[in-house]
This record gives sequence, C-alpha cells and structure tokens, in this order.
Amino acid sequence: MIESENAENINAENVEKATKDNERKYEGVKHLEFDIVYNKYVEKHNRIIAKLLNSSAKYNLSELPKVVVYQPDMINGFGNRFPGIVCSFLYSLITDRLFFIEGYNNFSDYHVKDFDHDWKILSNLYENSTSRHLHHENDYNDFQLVTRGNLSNEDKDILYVKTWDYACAPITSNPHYKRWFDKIIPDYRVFTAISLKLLSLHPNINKRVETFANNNFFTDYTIGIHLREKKRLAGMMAPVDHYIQVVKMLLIKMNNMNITIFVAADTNYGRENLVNSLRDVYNSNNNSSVKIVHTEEDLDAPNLINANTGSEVGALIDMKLLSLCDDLLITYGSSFGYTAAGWSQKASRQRGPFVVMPIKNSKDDLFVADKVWVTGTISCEPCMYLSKKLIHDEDEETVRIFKTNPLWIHYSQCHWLVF
Ligand SMILES: Nc1nc2c(ncn2[C@@H]2O[C@H](COP(=O)(O)OP(=O)(O)OP(=O)(O)O)[C@@H](O)[C@H]2O)c(=O)[nH]1
Ligand SMILES: [Mg+2]
Repeated sequence: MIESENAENINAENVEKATKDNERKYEGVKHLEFDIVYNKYVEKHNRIIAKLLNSSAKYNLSELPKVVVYQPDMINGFGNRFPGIVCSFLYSLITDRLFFIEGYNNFSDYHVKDFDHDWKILSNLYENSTSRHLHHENDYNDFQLVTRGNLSNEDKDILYVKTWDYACAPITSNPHYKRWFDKIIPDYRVFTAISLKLLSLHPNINKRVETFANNNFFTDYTIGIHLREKKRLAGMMAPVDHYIQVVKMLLIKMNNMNITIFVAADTNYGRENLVNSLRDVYNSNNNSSVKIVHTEEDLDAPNLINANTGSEVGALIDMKLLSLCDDLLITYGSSFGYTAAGWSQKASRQRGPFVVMPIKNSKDDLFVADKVWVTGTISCEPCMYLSKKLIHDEDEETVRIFKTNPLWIHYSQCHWLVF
C-alpha cells in the first residue's frame, strides 16, 4: 500500500502496472457508431474548408454551407463553456451544418483540434448572410423548435448558440431525431460521446492527468469530491460536514478495501478544510487504507484574464481527474462538477453523481430542505437548469414531448434555479 500521494515513492514496476490497470478501468463503454459519424464529419469539414479557403472564386451566399456558431462566455467559469460547445456540435451533426466557435482564440492550448472550428477563418464570407439565435443566454431559447420542430428545415445561414446551459437536452426527446440517437448514441450519453472527441485534452495536460491518476487512483475504489463554496446563492450553502456524511455512507461495508478520496475545490481554504476534516475521520488512527489526495493548484491566485481563480489548465486537470473517479460527489448549481461527471466513459458511474444540495443557514426558513441535502442523479449528462423554464413557459405539447425523455426529471431537479 503506497502511503504518499507523491510520484517519487512509486517504483517503475508499480507505475507500469497501475497504467495498464487504469487503461482498462477507464476504457468504459465505447461509442462506435458515433466515432464513425465524428470521423466523417472531420473529413467533410476539412474538405469543405480547404475548398473555400483555397479557391479564388467568389461564392454566392446560397453556395456557402450553412453553419452553427457557438459564442462562448470567455469571462466566467471554464466549466460553463463545455455544455454549449457540445450542444452546438450536436446541432451541426444532426442538421448537416458546419460547426464553429467564435472568439475562443487559445482553444488549441487546452484541447486537441481535429479540425479548424475557429469562426475567424470563414466569417468574412458570411458578411451578408442571414442569421438567428437558437439560444441566447437565459433570455431567449427556441425550446419549441429544439423539442419538437424539424431543425433541419431552418433556413437561416447561421444559427448562433450562446448559452451556459446544456440547453440541447430536449433534442433527445424530439421525434425527428429519435432514430438518429437510437442508432448513433444508443446509451443517450450524448455529452460524453461528444465531449470526449471535441474537448479531448492537449497531450501535455493529459500527461499531467495520467501521472496523477496513475500515482493515486489505483486503489480499489475512488471517490471524487467537488466542493464549490464561493458561489453562495440566495444565502444558501452546503456545509462541509454534509460531504463527509455522504462519504461515510458510500464507505459503509468497504472495510477491507483500499480507497482514494480525491478532493477538488474552488478555494485553497475550502480544499484544505475538507481534506483536513476527512483526514480527521479516516487517518486519525494511522489508518492508511483511505488516502485523501488533491492537486496543488493555487486557487487563490488571481486570474487576470477572466473572473476565475486559478488557472484554466489547473481547472481542466481537476475536472478531468474528478471525471475518472468511480463515484462523484458534486455541489448543486456548479457546472464544474456536472461537466466532470460527463467528461469520461467510466462505465461504473452510469448512475450519475451525488449532488450536495444547499440549505439555508436559518432555522425559520420555510424552504429549508434539511432532510434532502443530497440527491442521487440517474445520469452523468450535465444539468439543464433551463428545463424548469421550459416546463413553466412552453406550450403543453412541447412540455409533453420534452417529458418523453426518460431523463427529464434528472434535467429538471439538478439546479437551484427556479423561474
Ligand atoms: N482548479 C479548480 N478550479 C475550480 C474548481 N472549482 C471551481 N474552480 C474555479 O471556479 C470557476 C467556476 O466556474 P465553472 O467551472 O463554470 O463552475 P460554476 O460553479 O458553474 O461557476 P459559474 O457558472 O461561473 O458561476 C472555474 O472556472 C475555476 O476557475 C476546482 O475544483 N478546481
Ligand atoms: Mg456554471
């Protein structure tokens, strides 16, 4: 049993064995049909772009391919970009459009690019084109079209998508596309299938993830915890003690197993506090069968580029490591944890993460849900917080069709937001 979380204490033989075991463990379910569709898309995209860029001919707008353009929020959370990228690419696949991202200039520093989706390369050709937003933040979302319309009939040249939400979830209920999903992504883990292709990590970052995982996640069972304390909503909070209670619940009857608990958090203080509290519970009697580990990312370092603390690389590493854990315990209302849950093929985690819900710090609050501070989700698909708005605002038929999706309850209970 290896006591330390540091690489130095691990000999080469152990590392090699751990690498092989991890490869098997993290292989999970493959999306073979989707891989074919993806590869065909990449080939088509590269071919069309090369033709458009190499030709001196002037194209009429009617000759240009129709496109979906995702407009990411480059100021707020890194986890917020993933759902919109996945949704936009999904729309482009099912409607035979080309996919682009606008304004994510350093994308290649973080992810592998199988094809050039920088809108900059082509946008000048579309100057006089027609366009519309399919999603525009929380203000406008064409959920009727996404849930039951035929998106392929949409005739605008450009469909813009601007969202932090997994706003495309209702498309999996849409009768026009049911057969596509049944054939191409039959387990309906749409976010996983797409994010593993489109948002695969840059090799240098991936190497750091693998090294950490090989050194720490070779135990019998790994729990990942994502603690988000800074985002206090309406005075609500999730006490550290609640995370520990869930860990205790998960570890019942696991006495003879070697266990790793991986902690990621949004502040150094929060991470230290949770790590120390867990060590008080599990390591106080020299009990080394439970290892509590974390990365050394400095979360208090101000990030000058955007509103986040810590670095983008550090966030991606924490997110990816969480995704590799056998069970996940995440925080209500935080894209970070939901993204982590879906960003891997961990077959053993089919049931989805546990979510620690907020409570009000006040005894007389009528809405206090102090007996329901953790929910177990049934899917690793990200939260769709706008599903509550869909159910509340849309016409009866749209809501009815949305609810043909077996995950509709998952989508509609995952977030604090009530419209
Ligand atoms: N390294 C690291 N950074 C984190 C962690 N949790 C939060 N952060 C930082 O906090 C930001 C949180 O943004 P998101 O990833 O969008 O998560 P969110 O909780 O939905 O936050 P917002 O939507 O931006 O309010 C990230 O971009 C990181 O900068 C963590 O566990 N590790
Ligand atoms: Mg978010």
